[in-house]
Amino acid sequence: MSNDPNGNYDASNIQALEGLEAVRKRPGMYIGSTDYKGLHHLVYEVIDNSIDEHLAGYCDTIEVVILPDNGIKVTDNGRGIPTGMHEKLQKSALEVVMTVLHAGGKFDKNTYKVSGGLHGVGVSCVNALSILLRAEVHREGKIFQQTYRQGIPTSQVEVIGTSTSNGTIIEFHPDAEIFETLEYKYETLSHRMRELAYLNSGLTLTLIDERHVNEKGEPKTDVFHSEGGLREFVQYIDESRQKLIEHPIYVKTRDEESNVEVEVAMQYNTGYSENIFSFVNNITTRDGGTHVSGFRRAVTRVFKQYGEDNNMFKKLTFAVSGEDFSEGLTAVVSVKVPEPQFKGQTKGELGNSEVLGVVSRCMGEVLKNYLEENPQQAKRIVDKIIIAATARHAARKAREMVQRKNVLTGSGLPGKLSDCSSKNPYDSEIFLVEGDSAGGTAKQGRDRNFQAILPLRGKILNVEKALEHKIYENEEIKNMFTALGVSIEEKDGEKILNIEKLRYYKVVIMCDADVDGSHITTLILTFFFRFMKPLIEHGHIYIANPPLYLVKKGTTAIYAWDEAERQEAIQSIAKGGKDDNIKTQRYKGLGEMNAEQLWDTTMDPERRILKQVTIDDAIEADRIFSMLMGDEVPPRRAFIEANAKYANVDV
Ligand code: 0RA
Repeated sequence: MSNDPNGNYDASNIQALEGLEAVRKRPGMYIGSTDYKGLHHLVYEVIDNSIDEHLAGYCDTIEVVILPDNGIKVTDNGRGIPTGMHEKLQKSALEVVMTVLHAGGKFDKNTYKVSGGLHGVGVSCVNALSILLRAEVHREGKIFQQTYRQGIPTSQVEVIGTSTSNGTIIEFHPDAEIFETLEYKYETLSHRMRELAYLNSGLTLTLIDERHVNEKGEPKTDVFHSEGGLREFVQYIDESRQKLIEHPIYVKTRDEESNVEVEVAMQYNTGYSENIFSFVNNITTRDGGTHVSGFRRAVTRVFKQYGEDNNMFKKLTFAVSGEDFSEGLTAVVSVKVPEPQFKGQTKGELGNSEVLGVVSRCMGEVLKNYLEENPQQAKRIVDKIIIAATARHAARKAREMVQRKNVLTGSGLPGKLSDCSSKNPYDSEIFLVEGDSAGGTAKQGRDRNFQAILPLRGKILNVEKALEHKIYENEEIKNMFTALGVSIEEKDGEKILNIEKLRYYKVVIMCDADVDGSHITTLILTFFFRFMKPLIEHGHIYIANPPLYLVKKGTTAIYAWDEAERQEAIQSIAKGGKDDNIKTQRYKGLGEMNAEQLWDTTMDPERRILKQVTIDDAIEADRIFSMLMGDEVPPRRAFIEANAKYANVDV
């Protein structure tokens, strides 16, 4: 029996089949996972090939269409996948690229291929994991096409028309046998495409969602294009922050010897947090690596030298340290490395040691020139560094005070905490509840065996705007540290959160379902994002989801979480007819529910809906936090208006 349309069953077919089988057997090895991440990875894999064409200088537009059935169509105007006969394998190069694992080697055209990371596994993997894939190539005046099922050709390479342009269209439908979900998220794809537009200036990426069509019959569409590249990227990230210098400091060069390409844009703002986003060959490196170390080294070295040379640090009684230079710093560091080595558990860290020196050298040079040519800007930055150093000194003292208190006061637990009886963190939960009154209700409604309650009074400190030592002096924040059992420790001058003694594996933020409540949720999240990020990364943080309505008639009562559910509840009580005795109670706050209702709807593990908070997208989270909390009002208003339909509009 043969799967080849020609009836041949030769060595190359066996090789292709074995490869495809391996991918289908262990998809996780090739695309990371088979959940929503892996599903989206398929798209990135195809786009990466189009971007390679861009990097080679042949492609300037890429269009991604989400088809109505969640299929994906990627069109580019690159050279098109070669279609000629592959000498050794005796079949069309198109079929080889689409069916042979790692066929890329033979066709290698781009120096900056990614190894060790998850990208770069090739379109043949996408093919193997698709129930249907169609490749269309416009090349040499013709249109070629081949179709596949689970990676196996279902047609020959056919000429189906003529064309005056070049390019490739890959249309694929992920296989339901492989993936846990088949639903593409617009936001996830648009986020990655925006990022790619900044990382590859001049390239136009279009995203079209045919699942969502407006009144005029037009699908939801976004076009991403940047001429300024990383300069515009840092401006986008810092959109809602006040800038300290007018234009980003920028460098783009290639080191001849190592063939490493470096592109960096950096900007200082009046805030206190550091935001360094880094990429290797267009892929995010969440944990930094040698490129980021090289960047930091240059920043620290050059500013320190400049400050000393100009006698600017003379008032300080202690030495400035690396972290003082990074307060209010936003930077994007992007390098292209021929043979990248990725380290760490999630391969999110660049290991190549040669990159450190290259980045440090060229960044140092550019920064030095910048400071010499822009003395006014230089003074502004150094003044900020001095303030940062002074505040760091004060913060350290304040932090030590909090932690000393932890050790000294008996159990050390805050008086406001109603703890659970279980001492096993695995099955313990803590609810952070807005306000003492809701806290009281939650205390009555909870299952005290495993649920603890910590009421938080009023609006906790706005951590985006506050200086670090002020944060550690804040009562509510001190309570959170002690109740959770986590502490900040310093190792080699770096602050790390010790979560080994975390007392509850689920930390649930429970606030009112109105605008104020969601504001407070965001404040608490900002705090976790800035000071207890590992808790989010390890999946410990959740948001409770109280119902908005109670639909009632006599003794029948149904909770509803949105308008659609409310209508459904009315329908079900009215049994399809009309009934004027059905009343809707709108819950404005948790306090309007009694203890039993709160347990039934929001706290009972069997029935509640918890939303787990992830840092799937650090850039977006950071942007939203600072937009909601920052100084610049216009972007915040625009954001709230744009998202008003998702928020609980409470008028
Ligand atoms: C192999 C060799 C060449 C290009 C490609 C593959 C290629 C693959 C994809 C996937 C999506 N779009 C693509 N565009 C190109 C080099 C072509 C040449 O040398 O002419």
